[in-house]
Amino acid sequence: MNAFIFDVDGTLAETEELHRTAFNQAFAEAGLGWNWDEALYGELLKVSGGKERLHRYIETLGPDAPELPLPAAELVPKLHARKTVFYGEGVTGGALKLRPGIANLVAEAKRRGVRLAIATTTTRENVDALLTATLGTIADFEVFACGDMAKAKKPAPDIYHLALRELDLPAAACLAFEDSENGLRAAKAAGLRCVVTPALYTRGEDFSAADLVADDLTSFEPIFALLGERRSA
Ligand code: XBP
Ligand code: MG
Repeated sequence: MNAFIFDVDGTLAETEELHRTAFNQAFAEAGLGWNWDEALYGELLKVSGGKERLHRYIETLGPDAPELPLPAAELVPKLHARKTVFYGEGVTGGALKLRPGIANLVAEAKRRGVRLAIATTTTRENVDALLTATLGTIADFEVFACGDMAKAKKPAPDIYHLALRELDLPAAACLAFEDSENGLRAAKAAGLRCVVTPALYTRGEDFSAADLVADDLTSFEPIFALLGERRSA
C-alpha cells in the first residue's frame, strides 16, 4: 500500500490571495486600521499558520503603534476565527478552483489504489470547505492532518508525522506534494520524498531538496513512477 500526502494552500489551489483578503476583512471589521498588501503578506507567509502570522505581525508594530483593543493572546484567536469565516464564505462562494492536474491526479490515484491524505497548516474547516467546493466531497481523502493538530507547524515535520501515523504507513511508501520551502523542509524532515509545484507566493524559494519540481501536476506518470521507485528498491 502507498499514499499521496497533499499540502493544501498553494498546492491544491492558489488560496493565499483569498486568505490575505479574509485577514483584511477581519481587520476592517475589528476597526484595527491594518491592511496586509501583497508585499507584506509575502513576507509574513514565511511564518506558517495564520495565528502565528498574526502574532509575528503584532510583534513588528513597535511601541508607537496604537494600543491593541485586547491583549494579543485574546485578540489573535478572535481575529483568526473571523478571518476563517470570511475565508470560508469566499470558498463556498466559488472563489477558488483546484490547480491544473489536481482533480485528475486524485482520480487516477483512486483508480490505482493509492491512498490520499492531507497535511496542512490551515484548519480542517478550511480544508473541508475547499474540497467540497472543488471536488464536491471530502471522501476521497482518508487522513486529515491539519493546523493545530500539530503543536509545531511547518517547517517542523510534526504534521507529516501525524499523517503517517494516521495512515499507518512508513515514509518510504508515501509521496508528499508541496508548494513552499517551509513545506518541503517539513516533508523532508519527516523522511518523505516530495514533489513541489511552486505557487504565486513561493516561486523563487529554494526547492533544491525536492525530488521533483513541476509547474503543475498535469503530467502524472513521473509522479507515479517516483512513488513506485522506493517500493521496488
Ligand atoms: C499555509 C499556511 C496557512 C495559510 C492560512 O498552509 O501557512 O497558515 O496561509 O491558513 P499549507 P490559516 O501548509 O496548507 O501550505 O490562517 O488557517 O493558518
Ligand atoms: Mg502550502
